[in-house]
Amino acid sequence: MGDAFDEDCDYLFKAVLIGDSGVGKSNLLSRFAKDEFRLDSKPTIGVEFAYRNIKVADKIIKAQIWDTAGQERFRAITSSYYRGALGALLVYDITRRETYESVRKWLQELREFGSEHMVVVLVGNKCDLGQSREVEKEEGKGFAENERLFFMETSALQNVNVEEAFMQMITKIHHQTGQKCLESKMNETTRINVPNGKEIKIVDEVTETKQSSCCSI
Ligand SMILES: Nc1nc2c(ncn2[C@@H]2O[C@H](COP(=O)(O)OP(=O)(O)O)[C@@H](O)[C@H]2O)c(=O)[nH]1
Ligand SMILES: [Mg+2]
Repeated sequence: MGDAFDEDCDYLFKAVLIGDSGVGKSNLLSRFAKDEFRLDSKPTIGVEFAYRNIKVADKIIKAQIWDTAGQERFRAITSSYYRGALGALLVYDITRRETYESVRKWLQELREFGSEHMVVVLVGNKCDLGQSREVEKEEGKGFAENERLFFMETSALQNVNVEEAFMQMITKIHHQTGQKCLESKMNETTRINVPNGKEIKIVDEVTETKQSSCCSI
């Protein structure tokens, strides 16, 4: 068993992917993780996640991004999925209006179980399928503005705005946490300090992880 976290990482963030089944969450994540792709399967609780290290200024940020592993199909996402998450990509499919209608429900769940300061990016995925569009861009954008979310249309297929969507979330989280440093060790409780002095605890559930890859952009 290796160390899940690089010793030289300055910050660790947990973020989650959420949204209806089939909207493209897993593909967005594998797009973002690209060559540095690593996916840990945790079949017992049905959660997968990938890491990506990002260099901002002279700091290394490790983004730990959780994917649902299909649990959303059964409305079986547990509160532990959201626990400690500082960011979320809330994804719908621009060609399936019902997935957009579900956004409100997912937002409620995020606000119920997630941190109050969670950075949420609303993502309208599959923008390559413009001819089958059922949700106008302005509609998604307007909703996001009302709800104080960030917004982006993406295509995981054509690699449009995928990097931008994740990076928007990650850099915003970075700004929020400011200079507060997070120290993380495997199998330890992690504390993240947020600006108002509140602490968010993350219980690291990593059990079997190998050497994580490290990339700088
Ligand atoms: N055209 C198109 N298809 C996509 C895109 N992203 C995902 N898909 C397809 O949508 C389906 C569901 O994707 P998946 O990532 O498994 O969705 P998840 O259930 O939200 O994780 C798959 O058939 C993907 O190939 C996209 O940006 N454009
Ligand atoms: Mg999936």
